[in-house]
Amino acid sequence: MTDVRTDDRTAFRTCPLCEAGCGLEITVGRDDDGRERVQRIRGDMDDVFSHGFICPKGSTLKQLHDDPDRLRAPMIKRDGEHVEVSWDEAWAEIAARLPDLIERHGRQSLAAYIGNPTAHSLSAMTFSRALLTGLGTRVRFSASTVDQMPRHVAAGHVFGSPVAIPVPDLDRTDHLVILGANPYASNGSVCTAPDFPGRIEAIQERGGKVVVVDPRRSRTAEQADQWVSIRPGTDALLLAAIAHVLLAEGLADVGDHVREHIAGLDRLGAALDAFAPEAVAASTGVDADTIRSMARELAAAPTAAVYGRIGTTTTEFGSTASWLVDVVNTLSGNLDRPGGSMFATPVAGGATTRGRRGSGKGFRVGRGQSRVSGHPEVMGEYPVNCLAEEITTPGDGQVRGLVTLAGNPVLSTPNSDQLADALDDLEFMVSIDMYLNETTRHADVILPVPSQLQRAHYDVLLLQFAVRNVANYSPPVLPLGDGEIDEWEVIARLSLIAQGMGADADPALVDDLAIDGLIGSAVKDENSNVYGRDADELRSALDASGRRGPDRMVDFMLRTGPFGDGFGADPDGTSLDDLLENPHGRDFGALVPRLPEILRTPSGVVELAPDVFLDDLDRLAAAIPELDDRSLVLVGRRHLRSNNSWMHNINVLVKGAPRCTLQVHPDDAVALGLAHGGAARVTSRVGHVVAPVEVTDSIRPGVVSLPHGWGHDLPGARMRIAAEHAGVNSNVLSDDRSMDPLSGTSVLNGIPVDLEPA
Ligand SMILES: Nc1nc2c(c(=O)[nH]1)N[C@H]1C(S)=C(S)[C@@H](COP(=O)(O)OP(=O)(O)OC[C@H]3O[C@@H](n4cnc5c(=O)[nH]c(N)nc54)[C@H](O)[C@@H]3O)O[C@H]1N2
Ligand SMILES: Nc1nc2c(c(=O)[nH]1)N[C@H]1C(S)=C(S)[C@@H](COP(=O)(O)OP(=O)(O)OC[C@H]3O[C@@H](n4cnc5c(=O)[nH]c(N)nc54)[C@H](O)[C@@H]3O)O[C@H]1N2
Ligand code: SF4
Ligand SMILES: [Mo]
Repeated sequence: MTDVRTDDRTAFRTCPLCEAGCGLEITVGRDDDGRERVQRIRGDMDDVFSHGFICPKGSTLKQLHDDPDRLRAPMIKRDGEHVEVSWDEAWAEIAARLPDLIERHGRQSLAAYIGNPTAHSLSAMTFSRALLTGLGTRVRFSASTVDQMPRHVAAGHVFGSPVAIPVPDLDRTDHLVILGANPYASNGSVCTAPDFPGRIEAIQERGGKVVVVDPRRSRTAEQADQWVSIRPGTDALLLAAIAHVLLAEGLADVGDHVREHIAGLDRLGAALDAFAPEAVAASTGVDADTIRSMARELAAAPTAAVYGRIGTTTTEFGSTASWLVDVVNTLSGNLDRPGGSMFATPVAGGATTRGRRGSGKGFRVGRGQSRVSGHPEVMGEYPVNCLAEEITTPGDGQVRGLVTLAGNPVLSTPNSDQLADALDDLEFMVSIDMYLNETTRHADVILPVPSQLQRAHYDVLLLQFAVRNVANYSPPVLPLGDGEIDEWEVIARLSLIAQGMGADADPALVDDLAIDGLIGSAVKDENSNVYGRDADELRSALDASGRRGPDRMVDFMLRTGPFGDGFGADPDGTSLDDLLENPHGRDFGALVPRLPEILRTPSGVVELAPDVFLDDLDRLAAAIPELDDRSLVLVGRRHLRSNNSWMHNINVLVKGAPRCTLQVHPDDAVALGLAHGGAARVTSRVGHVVAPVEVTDSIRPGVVSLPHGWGHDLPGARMRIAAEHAGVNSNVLSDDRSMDPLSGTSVLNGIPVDLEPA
């Protein structure tokens, strides 16, 4: 089926599987029945951003599309078994049960969980807000609190907007320090950079230095010029010590380019007093001399950027560590300058390119508390650690219904066994998903979405954190099959049914409301290129193209974005038509300085030392003795051929040696009586698993590592290949009671565990 024939056509599409967003060249032919089929997928050499780079996952969009286990029809659970039904039956079931549940228990008895692929789906990006509005519940959870929420919290307090997140200017920096990220496996995160590995190697080729801070000698650490082996959960201490050295040795200089825009510098010295390198050496496992030279090198490098990811955010001090990344970048003179830590200028849909510039309302958390444990709201949601207790704890507002969109919390979130049990207590659950998996097996109704190749794409979210300002739109490669419904229509109709509009409600209602909302705010925004224009006129101009749904929204976002045509205001500006004429994307150049206009703080300056973080430094200092004493801790890791929990049903990705192994250092293996290839029982406060042991000196003594996203042997799921390579679920071990209190983010790295041979 991979023969390429002369009548084949070629399509270009951005890969939506991870944050790198590589351009793909896809050859489409016809099978003997005349049906269009993908023949071959390879990197698009002409893509303006990825230049032909592709990883092993990219070409599996074909296998994903063809996967017989991928759901093509809705499913309803009848007598404990999922059976395929028609769309009419599925909508009727939801219309009969969801409004009734809301009627009996109130809207706050409904919870929503939004998973990671939402960020990679144009439909979900443009319609999930409408879904949440339609559900009308404040009891919202997402994968953000097992991921990047600390990064948002830091950006929110420091720059005034939770999406004003600086990224390392990879292509121009002379010195890169990576903490808790392994882009050789992950391809980068909250830093959109296709061929991240190539960009790292280019730093070295131009004479720069790359330092990796990680408890494992990861593939990225191997490539780096220096591997700093750190004890898990202590990056905030290391960064505080680096900042301490910069200040104490007189090396701190924010630079003339930003000096007038920065407040709080004078408060930092005293606040960081407790974090001299000697004070943190034992707990971080990094000796004082190494810390000092890291600081000195950052100060001395012509340009430098510090970048922290999952290993820094999913810890007890995730927010403070993320803040300290910004502090160190600022003190070393690298904030908002080429080669340093910079902000993207998103071409479409960027919150930092809308509204008043230079100051704003700032960032607040705690506009509500979770019902059971009283955790503060952050960015409109609660810590996913609380989902189970919200379902199982009786009382007013007890969660009785759940909607999941593109999420698999049963494998991806802490204390998974407890959550799985809780889901069985629900009265009604609906999932919008592609598979019958560990989470959706609990759903009463599963609404499928077409494959990635059957949907249009634009990375509305991830291009906000890109290392260049680019835009790329992909139309669907393959048509919808009989009876298939585009993802946005599924989401929109569910929203309407939740509002009591019945099984036949028309998704166009939601779509029209959404576009009118976008137009309405743009014409009122003094900084918009359509400020003061007539909303109806803009709506007619948009509609003339015949576009609806996400396409119409992307067109509007492009045209009113910083490079947009403004509906005639700038005839050379971009639009969806423009991107259709440029199937390899458009490059709007390297990042440009954005201070102070990007700021949304009430003061109009960078709040480098907000109280919330200075206060948290006391908690950090107080934790040093306990961190010193920790014995064995568990961390995670990723593999290039995986994608969180959901791509293990693709044979070419999972075949070969089992990858869900417990990595143990040889010294620990000897001390604990564990043998390579044997099995170990790993026990935490909340659970235990038995995993195969891989003895390797690439991990720090005292640390063990198990990847997440495995454990595909649960009854009721239908992912046949995944079940053959089940592995164990590491989140059975992660503790729902430990989190970063400032962001509500789970601790997924640095989990205390006991180990014994099994
Ligand atoms: N192939 C593949 N790519 C992916 C994904 C995937 O599952 N597979 N998932 C995607 C998603 S959703 C995300 S968010 C990104 C994540 O992207 P990354 O942040 O790059 O994630 P990882 O590859 O897990 O790398 C995290 C590293 O942190 C280290 N670490 C653990 N604890 C600590 C600690 O306390 N301190 C420090 N300094 N390091 C620590 C781990 O050993 C690991 O090497 O990847 C995305 N890309
Ligand atoms: N221990 C540990 N746990 C972790 C992590 C870790 O490093 N260590 N990483 C965390 C991180 S960074 C993340 S982002 C989370 C991910 O957590 P989740 O988002 O909850 O889980 P995923 O594994 O990404 O599952 C995605 C689900 O979406 C479905 N899906 C895929 N594509 C689409 C689509 O286009 N539309 C729809 N409607 N559905 C789709 C899949 O079938 C699957 O059910 O996991 C977290 N969990
Ligand atoms: S690196 Fe990410 S975006 Fe690029 S091909 Fe692989 S999965 Fe797709
Ligand atoms: Mo993630």
